[in-house]
Amino acid sequence: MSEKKYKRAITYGTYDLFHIGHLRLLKRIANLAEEVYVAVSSDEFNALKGKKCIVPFENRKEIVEALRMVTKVIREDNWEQKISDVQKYGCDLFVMGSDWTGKFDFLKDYCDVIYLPRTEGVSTTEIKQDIKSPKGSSC
Ligand code: C2G
Repeated sequence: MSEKKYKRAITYGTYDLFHIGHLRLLKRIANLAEEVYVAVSSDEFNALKGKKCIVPFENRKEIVEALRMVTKVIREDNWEQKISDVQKYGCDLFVMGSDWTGKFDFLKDYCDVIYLPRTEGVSTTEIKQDIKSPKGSSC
């Protein structure tokens, strides 16, 4: 059994309309760490982020929890909880997609910080737009 570099990674996100970009990120995190903790944004926090979710928090949480590479899902209620989460759960790695590059470097005092390239061509916003104004034939 190959030893993974990290024991416990944590990542944060809305995970609305779960898609291949979300899955590929979590898979890559699971290749780096024995355990993967995911902080899923609550509906209230998404309102603060200026995001209106299609899928309510409880369902988004249940979907992410069902993934075999995910160890635990916690709530993300604010921008300020990351340091205490990393300490509380004993995480040695923090990972986000590259659209967040540099934004969470303050966590380098507490754990390693890695930004992984986003999966191009897919986003929750694009999915919503495609549903609103479909291009070409639907499947
Ligand atoms: N992501 C990705 N590729 C995509 C879309 C998203 O790798 N095509 C990654 C993002 O970089 C993020 C994660 O998937 O790391 C979740 O993305 P979102 O659900 O859009 O989360 P976001 O709104 O960026 O919230 O405190 C941090 C925030 O909660 C992040």
